[in-house]
Amino acid sequence: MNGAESLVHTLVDGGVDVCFANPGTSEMHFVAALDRVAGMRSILALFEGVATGAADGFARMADRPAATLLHLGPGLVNGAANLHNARKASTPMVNVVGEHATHHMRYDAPLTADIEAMAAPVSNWVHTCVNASEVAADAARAVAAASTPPGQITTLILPANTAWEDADGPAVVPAIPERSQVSADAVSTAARVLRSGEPSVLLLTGQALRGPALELAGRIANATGSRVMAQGASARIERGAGRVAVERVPFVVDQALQVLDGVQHVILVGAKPPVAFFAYPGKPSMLTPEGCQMHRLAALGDDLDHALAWLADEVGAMDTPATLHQLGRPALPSGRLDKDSIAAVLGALIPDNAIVADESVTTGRGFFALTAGAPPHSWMNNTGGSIGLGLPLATGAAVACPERKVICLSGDGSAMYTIQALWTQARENLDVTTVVFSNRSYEILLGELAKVGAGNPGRTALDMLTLRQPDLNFVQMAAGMGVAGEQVDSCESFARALGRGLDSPGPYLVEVVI
Ligand SMILES: Cc1ncc(C[n+]2csc(CCOP(=O)(O)OP(=O)(O)O)c2C)c(N)n1
Ligand SMILES: [Mg+2]
Repeated sequence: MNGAESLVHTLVDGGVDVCFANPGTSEMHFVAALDRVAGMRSILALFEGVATGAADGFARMADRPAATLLHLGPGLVNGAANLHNARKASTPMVNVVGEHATHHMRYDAPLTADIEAMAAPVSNWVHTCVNASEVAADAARAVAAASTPPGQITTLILPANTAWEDADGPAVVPAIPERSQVSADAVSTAARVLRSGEPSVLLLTGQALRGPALELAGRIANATGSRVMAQGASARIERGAGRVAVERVPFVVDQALQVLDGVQHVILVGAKPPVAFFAYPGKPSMLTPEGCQMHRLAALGDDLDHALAWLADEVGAMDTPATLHQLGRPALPSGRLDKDSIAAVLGALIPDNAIVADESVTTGRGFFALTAGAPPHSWMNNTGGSIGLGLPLATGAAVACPERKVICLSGDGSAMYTIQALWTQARENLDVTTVVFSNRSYEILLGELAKVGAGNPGRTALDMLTLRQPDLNFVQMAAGMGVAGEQVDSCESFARALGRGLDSPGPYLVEVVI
């Protein structure tokens, strides 16, 4: 067994059995090992940002890491923007990055680069293998580090000689630390705040946005008269009928200030204190009112089910039911498409147990209200703000959950960063319906230009924010990658097209012209 085989064995035995790959010469022994070691599903991505974003989507839905295979420094850096997003989501991930053989490094060949330095800012754990006999143990540590709550990005750099030289055999993944329990102090402080009756918000993310934790937060809110909200962007929210509906902290600063107006306490349950995405002249960075106090009940990696059960007990909320959203779909709208009617079509058609990968930017700001009564579904947002995540995220989610329908909602600008994801969806026959909102602009930036006080845009500035001349044609792009689709411009045609996508088992694309 060579080092590469010992690596693949160790990953598969450790439960990492999906790899999103874009290989090169330095990774050829890893690629060959995929033939010789059973159990690894290897999926080709045609750009590294697709591989890393798909690994993110996979782990968010499967609750376990996928691997990526990336080609030296440049391959890693091509994938770095979505590694940044995944790191902000605390997604578990194991990146395997090929490197020149140790004896070749000193010649400064074209692809030689400081891979560790490139990996560091987008990884929580980085290690370069030193010899073939240690590769398996290194990989086992990488899997354990990735799986350490709340989840980490690990990058294992594999010099070609450590892949091709003889190894002893696979290694066993060390024990993964349990989620920690919160302190009695944190619980009693939160309980005191909630009992005070002063306006309070339980701000949730991570595990608190699903399962028992979410339901417990709903009980606490009802028992104490506090509110539950979700962090502005979260890796995954379980929502829809039968679940506690949570509003997100809005992106637009003025809206966020309004929503949080009068709040005197924020109890952080895995979440970070709410801050504006950007600074704007004359606007605060913190979205809470002056004097509002932050209380951390639990960090993201803590046992949030336990923390909320303890808090619920402490405030006597265990007998208070949570308010669960009723099943209630909006009527299918007709006529012209706008943001509200798009939301209504989605609310009317999101299937039971669907997964939504949302990078709809301005079009989707109001999607939550009209989709809250759809059947139960999972909703994923971009936690790192680097666009080009939506299509890859949907791709990975579909690999993780082949029995569930995946809907990708993407702005036209965002879709263009990683449009190659469609090819992977076609090749793997993934059940993803992609909806692209073709407003033919970076609409958000037209608003931002005004908000930062950059003045009235002239022709040249506007040219940087519009996507016309030529118009993009997403249906043709999809066709070129083996994905069927259609363009729509009315509520009726959108509903029909979305229905067609959802009724067919493979990938489909709907371009919504607005
Ligand atoms: C990697 C990266 N590059 C650039 C940006 C800046 N940016 C934020 S939103 C956006 C445009 C989004 O356009 P689109 O997806 O069409 O959504 P719309 O604003 O039209 O709703 C850009 C370029 C970013 N966030 N990330
Ligand atoms: Mg756009």
